[in-house]
Amino acid sequence: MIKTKNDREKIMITEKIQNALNDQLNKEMFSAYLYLSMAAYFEKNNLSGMANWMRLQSIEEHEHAMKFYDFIIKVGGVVKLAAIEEPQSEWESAQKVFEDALGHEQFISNSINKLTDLAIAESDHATKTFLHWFVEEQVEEEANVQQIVDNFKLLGNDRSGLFLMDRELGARTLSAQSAE
Ligand code: OFO
Repeated sequence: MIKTKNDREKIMITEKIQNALNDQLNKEMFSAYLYLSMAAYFEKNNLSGMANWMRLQSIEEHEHAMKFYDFIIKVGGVVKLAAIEEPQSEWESAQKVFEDALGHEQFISNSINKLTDLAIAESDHATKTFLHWFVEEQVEEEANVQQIVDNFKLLGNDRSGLFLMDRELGARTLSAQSAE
């Protein structure tokens, strides 16, 4: 008989933590889906630079999901994939898209913080250490999107500014880690 992961003698995480990690995996997959939907919105509206930025953001989010996938397996847990919620596909403006992206990142930061609280409450040091990378990453993610939202506010209704911003966001490339 094939020995499955369930037969392993040593599972390093509790069921509660395993469920919470799987839940976060799903949220990261939704993030990837949401940003891909935002990319498609920009494509449709001829803002190819912003579409590029969102497309790369989506790839990074998929990588976040895979970090959870790999960690759950590494600690002897079981990955359970759930349905991914349908993302929004229409926005009233480019600025509103990035404002929603910022709101979503704040939601994710809150979720990572709650997960870290749970790991601490369960004395699960392995999970707490794993989550440390995400705590730092969220600071970066929020700061990056906040900067873009602030730039939009400075622009106001300046159409040529929107063109320049699209060019600037189009210059984004895959992070070194993603390009490997
Ligand atoms: Fe945007 O950091 Fe993951 O979700």
